[in-house]
Amino acid sequence: TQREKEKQLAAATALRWIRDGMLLGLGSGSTAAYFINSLGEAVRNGQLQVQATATSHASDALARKAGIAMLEPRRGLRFDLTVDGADELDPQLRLIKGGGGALLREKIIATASDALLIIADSSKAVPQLGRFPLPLEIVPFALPWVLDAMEALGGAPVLRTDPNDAQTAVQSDQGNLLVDCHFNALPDPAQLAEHLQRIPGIVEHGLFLGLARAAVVAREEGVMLLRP
Ligand code: DER
Repeated sequence: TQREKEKQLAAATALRWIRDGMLLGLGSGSTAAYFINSLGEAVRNGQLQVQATATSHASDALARKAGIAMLEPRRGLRFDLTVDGADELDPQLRLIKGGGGALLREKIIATASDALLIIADSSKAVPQLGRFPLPLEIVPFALPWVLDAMEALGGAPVLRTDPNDAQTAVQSDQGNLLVDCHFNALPDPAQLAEHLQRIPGIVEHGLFLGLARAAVVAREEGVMLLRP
């Protein structure tokens, strides 16, 4: 499909920024998967020598299968670059992430990186954040009160359940719960992020503000590099 072509183009374009010896953060989701596979190919045919840490179990397994040398988290570890997808990005490069449930490790790795490069198909670029529901990672015990707090903030929170079994809640790689909070529009993402940080039990939220250095957005007519 056109959207898959755009994801592949964005992922392949991101390879231009990769240099020998880089320590890389590897994102999660389908666009990041294309990047991991393209990177793996360059590593296997000797074009690139890098080391990496992934933002999810799924991306870690994919990267190892692709032949990329992986690094365990250690003190002082900083990444030269993290390449990751997004669910929405606005003109200031504020992001909503977490559609794939990996938002906690994505934010940990992004924060430990000197730069975060977003790769996205054209559907992700929006004038204002918020049409995509905001993902939250929650400790299970806190769930009822978090749902109350999100409604008090004007959101419509929905516990993320298994697509094949509505009785089973999805677990993050950490064994926590995921809640998708529908707002329709987020006129002030920074203010909402402030509120969320004060709700106990929310381990992390999917607003990535001031983290992305640039975004490669692929459209039918070609690729654009967006900077804040
Ligand atoms: O969860 C995330 O933040 C991912 O980056 C993801 O939602 C992007 O998804 P996609 O690349 O599969 O569209």
